[in-house]
Amino acid sequence: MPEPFNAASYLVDRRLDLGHGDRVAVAGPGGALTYAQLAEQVRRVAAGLRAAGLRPEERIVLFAADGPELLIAFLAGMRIGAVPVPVSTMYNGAELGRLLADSRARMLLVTPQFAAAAQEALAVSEVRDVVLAGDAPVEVPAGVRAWAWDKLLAAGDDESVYGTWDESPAFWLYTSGTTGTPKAAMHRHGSVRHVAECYAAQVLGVTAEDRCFSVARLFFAYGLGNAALFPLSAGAATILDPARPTPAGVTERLTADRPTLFFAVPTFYAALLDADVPREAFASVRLAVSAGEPLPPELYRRFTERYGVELLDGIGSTEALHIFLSNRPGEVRPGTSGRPVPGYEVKVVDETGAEVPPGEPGDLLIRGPSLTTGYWCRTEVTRRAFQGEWMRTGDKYVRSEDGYYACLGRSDDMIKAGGIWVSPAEVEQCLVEHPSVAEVAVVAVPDGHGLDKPVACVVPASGATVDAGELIAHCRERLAAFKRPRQVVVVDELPKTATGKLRRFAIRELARE
Ligand code: 3SK
Repeated sequence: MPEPFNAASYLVDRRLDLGHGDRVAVAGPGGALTYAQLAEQVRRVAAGLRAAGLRPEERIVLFAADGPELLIAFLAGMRIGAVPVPVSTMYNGAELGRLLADSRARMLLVTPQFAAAAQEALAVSEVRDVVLAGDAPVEVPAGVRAWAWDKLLAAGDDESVYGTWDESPAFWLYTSGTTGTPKAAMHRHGSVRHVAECYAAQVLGVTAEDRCFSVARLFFAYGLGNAALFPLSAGAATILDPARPTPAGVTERLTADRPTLFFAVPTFYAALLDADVPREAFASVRLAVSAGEPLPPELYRRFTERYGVELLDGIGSTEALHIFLSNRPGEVRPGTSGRPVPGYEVKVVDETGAEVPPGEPGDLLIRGPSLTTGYWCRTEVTRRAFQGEWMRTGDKYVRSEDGYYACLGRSDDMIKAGGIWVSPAEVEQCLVEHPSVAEVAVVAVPDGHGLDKPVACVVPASGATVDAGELIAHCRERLAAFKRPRQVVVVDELPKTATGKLRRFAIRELARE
């Protein structure tokens, strides 16, 4: 048998073995816990989930605000060999319902903020058990059992850990595809140790003295690493805030909880600068990290000058679990994603798969220990993404002579806005259902900070008048808010190829005018 390894045990029990049980594991307005308290609650919730019928390899979808309950449920699920699936709380009920169906989830955990969407999703799902964390007011449909958080905790303190090893399924994370149908990237227990040992230890140098605060939420791969896997793997503290992040709220956390490591996406760095957050707010921060979308050099300059904190831009993916290309402290080259993280290899290739020389653009491929084992029930997409050990990232990159990598955009039509994937096809399908729209293309257009935002170019239906506000509201009502176009541009026609395909590059130029 392979050597036993359980990621939850690695992240929590190891601290107790080291005699560090009284150190702070979780801080923030959602509640504080030492490592000993966290370990006990994980053991209890693990026992509770098992008693509620969750079996190894079955999925429990976590639709929850950042806070102790989400972290504990994630760790408890892995401890009993089940598969936690943290999902975006930005999804509406219909979108959540589709994920519950796709994942064939046995259980759902929900916190009160998201009760309404959860209730809508449950009405159309196969979920049979719902965990109501923090007294979430969900009326469950007939035949569905509701479990109060306190009841799970009361199940008993059970020391046993399910016999997983490096290769065992640990958790899934959903990521958007070009069609708008999210797909689950499946991750192994061993990948948790890999990202902790590669990026967290060797690039950020996380130690037990650190206090990590991530604006990116735990349901993103980026946030999960920043605020769970990295701090816990090092015996550090994580600061969890259930509130939706705003510059004012984040300033309060910075001042009250004094993090040493700060993580956000470029859109949020721009918002902090626009909000004029004072320099003193960052007094405790030793390093800031940016990922999710490329950081424009001007934002890097403004942030570092204003706050006097080094800002490391990097790129990762849900499929790689975390960052695989990163700038290093003292060696930052603004406008680039830096160099490969130890443990990962990257290459830039042409359409034949041959590596291109420095200075020439190509497709970015990566190889490394934390890559997903594939997408759940998406054999074709998995086969297309992987070439042996290498995985296509879908990004166009160029490498400099001295080994720094710069992002040139996407090789498909996907848009990354605020660090989150938006599928133009999904938004276009929604817009074309509006009676004033004959044809539409959604493209990425940079805003005043140089950050891409979705913009809709619309050809009006015959005799109709296009009302931009109405179209944006139409999307907001039907899709998660982050997918809405930020602007609507009315055009006479959409540029197309001889075979009738949209010429998205030309449409982007039209939209910028
Ligand atoms: O988008 C990114 O850069 C990223 C970074 C870390 C983990 C996950 C993602 C998607």
